[in-house]
Amino acid sequence: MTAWFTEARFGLFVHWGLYSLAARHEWVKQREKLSDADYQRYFDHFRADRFDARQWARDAKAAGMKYAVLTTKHHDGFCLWDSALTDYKSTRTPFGRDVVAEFVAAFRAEGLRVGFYHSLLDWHHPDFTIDGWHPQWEQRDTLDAGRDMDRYVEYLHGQVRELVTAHQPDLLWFDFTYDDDHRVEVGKGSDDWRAAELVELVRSVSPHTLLNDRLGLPGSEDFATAEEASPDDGPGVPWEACRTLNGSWGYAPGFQQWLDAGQVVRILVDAVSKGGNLLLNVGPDGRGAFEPRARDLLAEVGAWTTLHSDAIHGAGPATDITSPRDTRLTRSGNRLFVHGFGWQAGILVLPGLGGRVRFASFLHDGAEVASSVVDDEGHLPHLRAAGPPGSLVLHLPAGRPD
Ligand code: FUL
Repeated sequence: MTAWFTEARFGLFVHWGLYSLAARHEWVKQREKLSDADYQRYFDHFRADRFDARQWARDAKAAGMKYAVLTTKHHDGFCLWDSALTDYKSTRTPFGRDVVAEFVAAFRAEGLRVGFYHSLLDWHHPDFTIDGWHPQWEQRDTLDAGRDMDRYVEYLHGQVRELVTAHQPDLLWFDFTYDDDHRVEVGKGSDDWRAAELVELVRSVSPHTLLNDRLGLPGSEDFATAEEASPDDGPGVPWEACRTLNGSWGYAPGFQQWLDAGQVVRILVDAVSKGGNLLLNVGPDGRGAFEPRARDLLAEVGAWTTLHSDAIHGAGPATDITSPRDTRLTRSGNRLFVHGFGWQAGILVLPGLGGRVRFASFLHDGAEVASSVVDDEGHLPHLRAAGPPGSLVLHLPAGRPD
């Protein structure tokens, strides 16, 4: 069931919602303790006149991405589809359209798989009892009077049912169940969501939909998530690292330093070399467009993935081979891909590979790379002390290829 996921390796995360108009992080409502009334102005002015899901999909595809995950509802509770269970949705804003439906159609038309991020938290729903990280947490004793978490859970399940029934997504990305440490003081666990029942519901309506690991129900996940990091040894299940471009998931142009395309490629290669995926985030702006530098970055990454697709898509770790310093290895069938993060002109030594490699070349242009094997005394013909006997030695050109 997860075969497509581990072959895809590279996906697009899209965080888009009312917070994109605030343009200062998707947690703005909580961080600045905004009331529903304060936050309402983003709803009233949600016009999204530059929204075009087909453009998003073309940009993702050109970057070499094979799937995309959209925030159907983030923690603020605003829904990007025409849910029958609330009026707090894109179809009731001046924009008036069903973003989820357009997203699904556009990405599938480009041949990409689609996933839905769905927040378990809901800072807008009148029955969501107030725990940690809620904007009005300090007033929880008064505000919680009359709130009914069971009613909220019915709503949550009902909305998930709507989404999976309408679109049969390829994956669901729930977010999030507080961990045990946090539960000591505040927090919601899998019981609060009736997570087991939710899993049943998804499995019965859409059996092929993959589930992430944030329902707090060990064993229910098809893949694990790592946020803003890649585990050194990937966990035993398929995993995915998700990353922001500048520290904010929602559009926030001035937030932090941006990654450049080279860094993104290294993060992607690093994940694949450890058996994981990269889900790279873009936060469309308040008008619904990807900002120019995000588009440029995707295009630049795409120039790399186009030439190096074999080393990423359908590739995985080369577990039995030792990686030289500053190098990552990926493998696909009998092809080994050596990604040199540093570039020391001269030689690259691959222990244990002497006699096992029939042909070595650069991937981007097919140019042969000369190689030789270290002999039993640890010598190469014409070169001294190259490495352990039996190592394969690649002779690199002085100039680093593009
Ligand atoms: C976190 C959320 O709280 C962030 O806002 C973001 O959506 C990230 C992917 O997951 O848990």
